[in-house]
Amino acid sequence: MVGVNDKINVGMVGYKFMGKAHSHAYKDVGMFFEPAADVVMKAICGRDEQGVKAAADKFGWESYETDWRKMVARDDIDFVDINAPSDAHKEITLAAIAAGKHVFCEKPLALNLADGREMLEAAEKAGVKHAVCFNYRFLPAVQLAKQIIDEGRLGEIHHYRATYLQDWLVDPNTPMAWRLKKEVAGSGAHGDINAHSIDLARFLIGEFDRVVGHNRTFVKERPIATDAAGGLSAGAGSSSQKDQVTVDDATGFLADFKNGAMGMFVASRFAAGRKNHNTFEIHGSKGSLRWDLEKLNELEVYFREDEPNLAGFRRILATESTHKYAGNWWPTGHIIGYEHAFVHIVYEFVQHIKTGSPFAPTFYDGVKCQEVLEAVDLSIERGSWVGIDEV
Ligand code: SOE
Repeated sequence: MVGVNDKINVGMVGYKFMGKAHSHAYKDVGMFFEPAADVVMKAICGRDEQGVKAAADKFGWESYETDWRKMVARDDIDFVDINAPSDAHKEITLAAIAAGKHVFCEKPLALNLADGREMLEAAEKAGVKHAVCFNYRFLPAVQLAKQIIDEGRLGEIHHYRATYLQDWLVDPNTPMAWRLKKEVAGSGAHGDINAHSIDLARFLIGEFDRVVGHNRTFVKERPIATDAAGGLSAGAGSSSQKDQVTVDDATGFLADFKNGAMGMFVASRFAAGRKNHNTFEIHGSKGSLRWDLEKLNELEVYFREDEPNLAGFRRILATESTHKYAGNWWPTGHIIGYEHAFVHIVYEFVQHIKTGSPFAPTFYDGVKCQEVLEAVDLSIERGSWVGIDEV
């Protein structure tokens, strides 16, 4: 890139869905933003050499590794991006920190709260920069929602309601996948997608005080996938053998926030017809707002101060140059997509590493999210409310 004489070398573990989304972000960030350093896609890592070599070639990585330990130790890597399943996050993170690398970790931060706290402590002790990829914070409409709330335009917040609904598991013949094993994923819909809703709620209205939840595993055993892609690939072949599902298919919970607001959350992979229905709706004393990932450029707002005969929810298209990040892409009205949030979080993390600019969500936010996740699980065990300060 013209004018940039500094470089930052990325080493990434994982090359499938998140590996592709993050690779796109590293390729595009220098084209649409002015990062303080030229982002170099130095190495991509995966256990299957044929798969990771193909990804390196297709995505534009300079090299590939099949052993993350070797990649993490390389002198030509400045930060490690972890897209491996949740059970590998802690080991790779601790090794990267020990090698003096900054760490960018996919969500949820860890398999459990104890591991997350260990990761945060190690990162802070080593003085490396750290991030959790809660990507949805970095969309212009979500940034606008935060601006509206922070400016007091909704007044006192009374209600926060969030859904994160998918339906990729509603077919009982969908084969087993790593996300369905507790020892690999930590939990099911709860840690995978309630995690996003919890982070967005913390980002937008503040800290949780107490929670009470319930959950279901609707399909308790699934056929074992017969192709390398595993159960996530559409039409994956499957054998007659079955394996046990050991996580939740859906988790819902009520929450009290420290600011007095009431919260309602549900995450499910059995919401037939809902493909990636990440939504929040917030009601305050002066107005309300609503956002839906499936219409991610739009924010619906309602302000009680509007003239009664003109009052009503109206749609803001967050594509003006005044909307954070939107101006870096296209003229107003030329909308952006899911992949752009990853470009934005990568840009902010590179600036954080290179200039010391403020950044969130860090491992601290990852731990705060794990606290809520774990408090909900404890409430399900007890059948009663659990304070966040109890976990
Ligand atoms: C699967 O549920 C998944 O890929 C999540 O892991 C992501 O975080 C979410 O953005 C899309 O759905």
